Order: sequence, then C-alpha cells, then structure tokens
Amino acid sequence: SRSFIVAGAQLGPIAKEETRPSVVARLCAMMREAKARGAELVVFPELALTTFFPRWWPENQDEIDRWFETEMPGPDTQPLFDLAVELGIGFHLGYAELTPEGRHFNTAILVGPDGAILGKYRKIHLPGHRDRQDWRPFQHLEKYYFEKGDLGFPAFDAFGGKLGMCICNDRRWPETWRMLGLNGAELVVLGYNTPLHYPPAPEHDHLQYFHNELSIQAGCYQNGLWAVAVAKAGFEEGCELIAGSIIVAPTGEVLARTQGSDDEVITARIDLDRCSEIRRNVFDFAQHREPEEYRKIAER
Ligand code: CDT
Repeated sequence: SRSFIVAGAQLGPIAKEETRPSVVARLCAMMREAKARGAELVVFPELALTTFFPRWWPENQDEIDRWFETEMPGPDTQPLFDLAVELGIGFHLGYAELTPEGRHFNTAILVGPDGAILGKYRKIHLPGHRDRQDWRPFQHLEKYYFEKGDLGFPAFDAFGGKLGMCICNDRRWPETWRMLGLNGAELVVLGYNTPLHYPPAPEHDHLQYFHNELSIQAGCYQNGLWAVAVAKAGFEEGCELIAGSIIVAPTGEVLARTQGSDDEVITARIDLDRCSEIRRNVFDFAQHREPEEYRKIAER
C-alpha cells in the first residue's frame, strides 16, 4: 500500500490589515500540529497569505499589487519553508502571484519535505466579474485581478504517487477533475474562499455547503482519486465565508471534516492504492470511456 497521513489546515478569517508575518505564524502553528498528528503533507487554502482581496474595487495599480507575491519563497514566507524542512513535512499553499513580466495569477504550489517546489498550478476557472458592480454588497473581481491560468491541469510525482491541484471555483467543474484524472492524479489538493451569500442568486445561499461537498465528492468518485479541500472560513471584513473543509476518498466518502470556522487542522490516513477500487471498476477509463462522443466538451 502507499499510505500516509494528510492534513487540511483551515484558516479562519484574515483581516485586511493583518500582516503576512502574522498569517505565516498562524500557518506555522498549524503545520506543527499537522506534524504532531503524523501528517506528511499539510494543505493550506486559496490565497492563504491575505484577506480575500477581490471583494474590493482597487483605485490604482498599487492597490492591486500589494496583495501579490513577487517571489516564492520571499522574506515573509521563508519561515514556512524553513519550518517544513525542519519538521520534514510537505505543504500546499495558495497565493497571489505577480510574475517578473507583470502577469497576475491566482496560484498554488506543492512543496516537498525538503522545501523544494514540486509543482505549480494557476487557477483556470476565474469566477465573478471584471467590472465594478456597486449593487453588490461586496465585489467578486477575480476576472479583474487575475488572468486565466496557463499551466493546464498537471499531475506531479510526489509523496509516492501523482498529485494534482485546482483552486476553489475549479472544483465545481467536472472538466477540472476529469483532466486531473486523465493526467493520472491520485490525490487532488485544493483551497477555497467561498462566500455564503451569492448576490446574483441568493436563493441558493442555503446550498453553499451542499454544493461544495457535492462537487468534491463527485470529482473524487467519478475519477477514482482522493481530495483534501480546505477553506478560508468565517466572517472576514463583513463577508461570511463557508467552512466545511473535508478529506474525501475515491469512493466519494468524507473521512474528515472541520467542525468550526476558525484555524483548524483535520487529518486522515489515505492510501493511494485505493484509487484502483474505482479505476479498475466502474471508472476504468481505458475500458469504458467514449471520448469520440464528448467532442463538444472541448469546443467553445
Ligand atoms: N474563490 C472562488 O473561486 N470563489 C467562488 C465563489 C462563488 S462564484 C462568485 C467559488 O466558486 O466558491
């Protein structure tokens, strides 16, 4: 078996004025707890170093760039990498990336227990809107702040198997999971910032937790893979974000779930060999997929 313990490290709210070093100290405390509980990998949320800034319309370029990292690790994030090496634990971190060419991405990385970056993913499904919409109680300007990811849905050799990443809204799209499954991912790690209130369709607000779990459980089952899905949660700058971080098996079963909406670590032992329970049966892609019937999926 290829079994090991994974951790999800849910974050409670991050205030607009909370500093990077303060947030990194919170991440380090949860990394220590994950290690104490035997985890070899700890998963942090989407945009885990700052408040969820796409909720504000920026007045100038500086108000955009202040949220972005120009190097990884940089001076503020180096302590997280140093602690990972000291403890011998890998991690997944979401952050806003500003490239040397001036490109802005919603990014996540996978870091090994030696502190080396094993893989990078840039968010492909950017939700929300590009223009300022003052009728909303808060903005969701991901289409304005970020450009679409340009790295596809790769799976990386790591932790004795194949690991893939996606970010928040990506988890709602079956194409994300199928691309990761086709690329061989056995474990998908992801973070999310999901407001409880969805202004364009408030009649669905009570379904936010359900749709989160539905999407992740279906993605796992239909592709025979594991997932660790981790929230930034709680009341953040007047906006309530859902919690409900989960670890899900290839059968679609939820093995661990957070209880509250603050900083909280969950763990579960996972066995990558269990992917074959699904992949050798109902979802044996080689035997049963019919891609020539799916052409429309890859068309505009
Ligand atoms: N961060 C992120 O992608 N959040 C979206 C919110 C709903 S769409 C405005 C999500 O899919 O959870």
